[in-house]
Amino acid sequence: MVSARVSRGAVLGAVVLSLVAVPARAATAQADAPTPAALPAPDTTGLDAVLRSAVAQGAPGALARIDDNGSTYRLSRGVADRGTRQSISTDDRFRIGSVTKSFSAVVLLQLADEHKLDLDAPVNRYLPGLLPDDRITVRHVLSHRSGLYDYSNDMFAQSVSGFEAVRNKVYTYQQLVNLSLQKPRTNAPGAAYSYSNTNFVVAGMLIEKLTGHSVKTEYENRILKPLSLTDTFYVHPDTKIPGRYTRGYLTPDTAGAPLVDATTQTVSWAQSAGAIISSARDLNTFYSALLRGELMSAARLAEMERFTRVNSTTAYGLGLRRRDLSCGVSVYGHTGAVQGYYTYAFASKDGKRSVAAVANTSNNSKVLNTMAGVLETAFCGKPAQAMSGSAMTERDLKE
Ligand code: REY
Repeated sequence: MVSARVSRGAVLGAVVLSLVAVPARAATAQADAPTPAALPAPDTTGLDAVLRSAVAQGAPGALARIDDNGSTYRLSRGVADRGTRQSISTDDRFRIGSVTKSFSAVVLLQLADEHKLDLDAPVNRYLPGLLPDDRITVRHVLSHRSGLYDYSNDMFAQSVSGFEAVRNKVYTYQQLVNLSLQKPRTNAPGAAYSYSNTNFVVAGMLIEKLTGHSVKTEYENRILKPLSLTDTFYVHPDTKIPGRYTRGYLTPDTAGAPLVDATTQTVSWAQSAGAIISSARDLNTFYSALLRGELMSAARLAEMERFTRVNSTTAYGLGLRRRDLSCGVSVYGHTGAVQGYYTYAFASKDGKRSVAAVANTSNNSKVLNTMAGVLETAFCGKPAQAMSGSAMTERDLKE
């Protein structure tokens, strides 16, 4: 039993919704996975401290929502809008950045289930002549092992001018792939992991080629409508976030320079690699359903969950990250970084506990590092610990 409490005007609400009916589950991939040990209760005090730290370190606001087997915890600190001083709310929509990659991977894995796509076929079988190497497979792309250079590295070498140069631009997928192909590839196909937005631009091209529809239509028909994700949108190339949202503020590279309101942008530089808008509730619903096996066959989910180790705490599957926490629990989801927003969205292996959190600033490695503590407090049940010698940087998001 969790009681609601309010602290110093900021919302530290803990709301229990225990009478939500659990829909019948499709066959899941969990049958042959070890039963996870019971998780400790979430540490909401520690989680609140994480959000307060993020605000102290420069985020105008930060929010987190945990859904735990019928119970919901909502916490938020700071503001959604620096102009009006409107408080940030866990109901606010935001830009999820690369969390989009999990949505794109789900669509392709469903197409694999429908025998319309062979994960081990060359991308060029479906998109003849697109890539300069016939050995690059769909699986290489979804696991960031293609070697395709990440064109966005160059776009944002200067954070503010780089952003302003693309804020209102509309790219075709082909133009983004062409930018990548101007650079040498990072590795031979399959030889190494190298995180690249180019891979999930190719994923979007595959979705559109195989279905004959836009990625927007496929996200809607395959994921948003079946899961009733009513806060989730793909509005590209529109620049606005529909309905209630938190504004996002980009931190300039120059210390002390004012934050840049980055809320409106096409996100055309990312599209199927990073342009979805969502809410904490919807991201929790999404990863919970995904991990419970509701979005694809057990066999496809097992493929999505075949992980390559990236570093001591992170591994990558197919459009899905695994984070190994200090308490020995592993969680599954994705991180996201678009201008103005850092997102963490992860669930337990059985999908029963999920957490989504966002800080409404970016290009601030202190905030990024602090927000990683959301996972520790949500799943390990203890305050975030200083990560000795392993502070995160933006590079970690791209690892
Ligand atoms: C884009 C730059 C990072 C963000 C990126 N995000 O590839 C994908 C993801 C979609 O993983 C920008 N950083 C910032 C800079 C650094 O400008 N100079 O922090 O807003 O979500």
